[in-house]
Amino acid sequence: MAILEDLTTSIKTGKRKDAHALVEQAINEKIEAGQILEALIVAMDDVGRRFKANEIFVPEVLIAARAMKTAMELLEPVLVAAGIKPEFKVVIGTVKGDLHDIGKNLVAMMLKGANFEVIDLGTDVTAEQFVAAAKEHNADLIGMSALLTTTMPSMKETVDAVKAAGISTKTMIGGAPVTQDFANEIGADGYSADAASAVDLACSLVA
Ligand code: B1M
Repeated sequence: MAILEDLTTSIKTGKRKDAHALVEQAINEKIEAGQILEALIVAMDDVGRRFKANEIFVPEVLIAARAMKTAMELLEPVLVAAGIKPEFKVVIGTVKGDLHDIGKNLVAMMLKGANFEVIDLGTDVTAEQFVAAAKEHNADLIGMSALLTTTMPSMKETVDAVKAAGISTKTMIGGAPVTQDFANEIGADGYSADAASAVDLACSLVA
């Protein structure tokens, strides 16, 4: 679909206004929200690949990320609108020391679309903050995202803090460097590789 291809291009090239207009147009044309989201994910995957290959650098990545965020803010209510009253609560955040939030935001958005109430703590979230929010909101689940190998140990700190607090909140983790083996090693209740499977995992953990 031409409009979705244009949307992917607008994100890849960091054209925030174009991305906003194209998401708005796609919503008005009643294109399925999942398809719009896919066009955004494809763009950021490409940005990530080119950054890794040193074809683009941090400034280009930043403007692409900002365009992505703008598009996601517009799309979010459409995904959420389909839901009824949320049955389960999830506290989500990017772990301490880590400022990457695009993947975490995607997971949060997909969870909202799957009718979870999402309490998003943002980025750079400490173990204590995760536990305090889980207690305050009586959350069923804590979702942690990490994009840096150096911040992955903070996931273990949070899992340990949850156990020490004696609360029944389950923990799930994800992010590019995270693996199922790592989840097993730190005693997290689950791991998922992408936003779509994160929803399946969350549903199975709260069932
Ligand atoms: Co950064 N960065 N970055 N960066 N950045 C990576 C992660 C890196 C792999 C790039 C590289 O070197 N090839 C590298 C990490 C190396 C490592 O540790 N192994 C890196 C680095 C080194 C850094 C800095 C240290 C760079 C510097 O300053 N020298 C710095 C760190 C800042 C900090 O956090 N303290 C930094 C900064 C930045 C920007 C600010 C420029 C920007 C972030 C903007 C933002 O997030 N608001 C940025 C970006 C955009 C990237 C890349 C290019 C793209 C990340 C992204 O958004 N991917 C990334 C390279 C790459 O990944 N190839 C890179 C798209 C996103 C949809 O995917 O987040 O993986 P992802 O999420 C997926 C899944 O992982 C999963 O679902 C999502 C959707 O399918 N998932 C979960 C994620 N969280 C989940 C949670 C779940 C379940 C699934 O359950 C709760």
